[in-house]
Amino acid sequence: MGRFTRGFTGRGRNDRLPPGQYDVGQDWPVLTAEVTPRLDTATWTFAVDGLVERPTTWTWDEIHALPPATYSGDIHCVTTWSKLGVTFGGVSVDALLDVAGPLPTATHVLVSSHTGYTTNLPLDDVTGGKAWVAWEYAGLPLPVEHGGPARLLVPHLYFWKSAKWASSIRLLDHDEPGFWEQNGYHDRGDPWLEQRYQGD
Ligand SMILES: Nc1nc2c(c(=O)[nH]1)N[C@H]1C(S)=C(S)[C@@H](COP(=O)(O)O)O[C@H]1N2
Ligand SMILES: [Mo]
Repeated sequence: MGRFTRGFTGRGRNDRLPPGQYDVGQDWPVLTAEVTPRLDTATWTFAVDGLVERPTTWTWDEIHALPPATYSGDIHCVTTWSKLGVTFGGVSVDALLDVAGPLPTATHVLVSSHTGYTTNLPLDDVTGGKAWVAWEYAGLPLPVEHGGPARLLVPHLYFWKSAKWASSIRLLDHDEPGFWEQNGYHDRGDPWLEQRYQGD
């Protein structure tokens, strides 16, 4: 047959790019709406609260005692760059929710940053191995400009959902638009459906 095209046995790099995206290569652009905060891990905390059985706040040491998890794959920014084959380390949001115990009425989350940045997601988009609190990039501490000491990581959605300097996940029984979502960006932000702006 002679039809052994590239991609026959797997996805080539280009097949990994959602519509309208380009491969940024080794670069990693920094996109920050606020002033980059310098957070001290000695006083850093991360909380899961709202509609949970056990509202819980972890210190830096306590969150590191949870089962470690990694993500290896791609990330996609709404400004059209994608970065392929990146590896983050941290803890899965599932592990945090296992401790906190979501109530059956919880349908959405509002994620906040220590800076005041917020972003909203359906609960389903942060459970089932799809979201992490990440503090390592390529095996090294996450650089501060990229959200260190720790950021949310939700790589299956546009990267604005991945709140840098993340401080909490609040479980809600309704959808509450975050910073970019109030400013015209799509409520969910699936890059494969090109959900960039409201109405897409
Ligand atoms: N706290 C905070 N988190 C944020 C942002 C921000 O401005 N502030 N920008 C978002 C956007 S639009 C993108 S594309 C990514 C950028 O992450 P990076 O700077 O590490 O590439 O962070 C997201 N998380
Ligand atoms: Mo972005």
